[in-house]
Amino acid sequence: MDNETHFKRLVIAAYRLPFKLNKTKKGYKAVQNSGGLVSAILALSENFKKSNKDLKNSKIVWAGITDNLPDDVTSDNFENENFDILPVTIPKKINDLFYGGFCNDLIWPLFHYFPSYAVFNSDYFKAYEEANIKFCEELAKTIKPGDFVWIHDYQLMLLPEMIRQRVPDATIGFFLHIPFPSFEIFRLLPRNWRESVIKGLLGADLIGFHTNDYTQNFIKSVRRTTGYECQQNTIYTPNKLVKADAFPIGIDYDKFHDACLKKSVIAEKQKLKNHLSNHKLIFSVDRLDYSKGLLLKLKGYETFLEMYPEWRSKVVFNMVVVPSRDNIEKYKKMKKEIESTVGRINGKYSSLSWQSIIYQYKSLTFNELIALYNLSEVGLITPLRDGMNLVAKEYVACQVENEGVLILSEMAGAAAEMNEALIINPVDNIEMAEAIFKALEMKSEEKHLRLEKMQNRISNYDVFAWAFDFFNQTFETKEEQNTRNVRFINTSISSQIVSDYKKAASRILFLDYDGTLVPFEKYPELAVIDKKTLKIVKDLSKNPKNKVVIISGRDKKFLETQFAGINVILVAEHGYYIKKGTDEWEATMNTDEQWKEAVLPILNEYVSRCNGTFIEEKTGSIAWHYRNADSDFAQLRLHELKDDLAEVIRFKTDLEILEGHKVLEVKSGRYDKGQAANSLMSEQDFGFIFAAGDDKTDEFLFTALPDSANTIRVGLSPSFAKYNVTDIPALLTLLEELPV
Ligand code: GDG
Repeated sequence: MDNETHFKRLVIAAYRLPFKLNKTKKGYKAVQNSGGLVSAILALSENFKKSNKDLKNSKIVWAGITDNLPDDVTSDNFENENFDILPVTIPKKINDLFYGGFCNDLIWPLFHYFPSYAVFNSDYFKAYEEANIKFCEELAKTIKPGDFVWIHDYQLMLLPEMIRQRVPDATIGFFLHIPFPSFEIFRLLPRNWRESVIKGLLGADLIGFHTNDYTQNFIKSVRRTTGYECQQNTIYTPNKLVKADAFPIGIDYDKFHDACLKKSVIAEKQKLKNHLSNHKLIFSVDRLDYSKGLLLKLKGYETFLEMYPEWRSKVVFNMVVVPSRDNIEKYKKMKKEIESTVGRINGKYSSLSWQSIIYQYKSLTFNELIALYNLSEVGLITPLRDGMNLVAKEYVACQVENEGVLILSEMAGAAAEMNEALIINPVDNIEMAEAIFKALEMKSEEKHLRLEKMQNRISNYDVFAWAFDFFNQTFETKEEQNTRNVRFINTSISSQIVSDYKKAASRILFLDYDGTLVPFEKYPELAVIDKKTLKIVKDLSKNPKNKVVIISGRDKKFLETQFAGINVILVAEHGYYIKKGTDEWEATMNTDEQWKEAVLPILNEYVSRCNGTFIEEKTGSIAWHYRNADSDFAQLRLHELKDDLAEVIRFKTDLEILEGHKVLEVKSGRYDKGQAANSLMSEQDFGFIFAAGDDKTDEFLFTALPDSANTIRVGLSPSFAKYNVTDIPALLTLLEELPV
């Protein structure tokens, strides 16, 4: 792992500051908060400077909220060795609606697949925006060139774009610690909320998730919400490319592993051993939350006691539940239910000399936690949904003697990396009971084999590797953005184009239509040219030195209507037809149309098989448009369609498949925009050649033209064109600069 970082300072934004302040006689004491994110970043910060000499004197700046921040505390009170703290103050009323409301009453249940628990309240969203603005205001005061801004979690999903607006060049990473749900769940958010969330996140350069499933869910939501082009893990927004990828968070492996050998932990273990006598120990520790599957865990354990009576009185289940959000009614109710279930099971199965469940509702000290991880024969981790679940990894790291077995829910992100655990579905109580039995009966050899594989993996990709991987990927994304930026038309390139244009005695300008001069509409016939654009084309065409060519896949009639009365050359159907000024249309080739009989039924079948698609029939081609269909489903059908068409094309060698922007076209004859351009170019010499297009069919044009041509691709896609412009207005601005 390359540990070389390229930033001067790490600026972290997370909802909470990494500690609470407790008043002491001398002043205040900072006490570390529990929770996955804090554990990870604190571990990172302690080792941060050790791994990079350049960062020796730099501090991590952490922006966040403290719940109990006294008025007389200034930011100086927060200084510690590794951090400068940037407290963000949000009025209680707003914070309740923002954190208690939008975050924990809506996003948390929704993203953990509990839509029925989600509360939709428009005040929540307003507060969410306000709170993110507050963070942005504080951060904007401190961000300097060279900083790496790393934003964490679902409380701050609008923040990346807000910072981007204030500091356009900032390096921004975002990491989501909870699952990103499927689009079917995400779309339950009102349209403008989900658009804000997606666009907010896309302000970052890199967006990280725990698993590839979450990443793909996110990319699908981006496609469905914005229509932006996505290729694998790259999203092409109108002004930059953004990457989304999986970075499964790690733990400070050595810290957990080595702690098992500390004297204080060994002493703690001894205490526990005395208490347990010869009972085998099953252990779990979770925050009080409905996502953690606490009642299901009890049900599974009870089923185990029922199914395997020989194990009763030989096993003890220590269930630790860490207090969390228990002032909220739902959590209070859940706590009561857990307690009564524990009471019922204990009442049913315990005896004078044996208690089947030791239930504790409290936080453990670090030493207690390690001792329990290390001593227990079974780690029972059963969330219904969990972004990652660090406890699973910590449990494995603490198996120094390799005698424990991890039982892990397949709904935890950790399951994607830890398939040597006994993987269970937490709703299946019988499967859970069988897994407990299997774990207790497992031979040492098998335990070792399973644990070693997991230990290798999680010790290699620990929390530091995770963070550095994230940093490195962000810098690679930045580099990729920069390479593309080089090819973007800037003022000096556009001045050069204008000056070349002025010098030339004869010029030819090839302009594609859809996506280049005119934005896409739901149906092709709706994409008519507006007055302003028409005037730009008209003015250019009036200059006697200019030949303006509208070169498109459209049919003759449509182009003729759009450019009626204007002195342009029209190239229709990708070069099948050409019309020069007031001349008649000329067909560049003669093909019979019999092939359509074989192709049309196939395309029609795909219109039925993929809702929202439609057919456009032209003289030399038939197009299957899928712009109005679900993009992922359409991609699937597109592959199948290509396979089906390949069968037909095999026997008709003059047929060709052409792919454009959300369209597949079958055409007869070997002609394309490049050939059409060449034939026009051969008529005379041109001192200035210009071509603009937006999709794959325009690439034929770009490659056919000589190197001296100014070729421009609209949008961010990789291209054979010399330059890119971000969008249609940017191209029109350039065309307006050309003197008429
Ligand atoms: C979120 C996501 C994701 C717990 N009890 C005690 C204690 N802990 C420590 C554990 C562990 C952490 O808290 C809990 O982390 P989890 O990952 O299990 O869960 P969340 O807090 O919900 O965290 C989660 C995580 O973010 C990281 O991205 O994995 O899916 O929900 O480190 O050791 N520590 C001590 N006493 C306790 O009683 N000392």
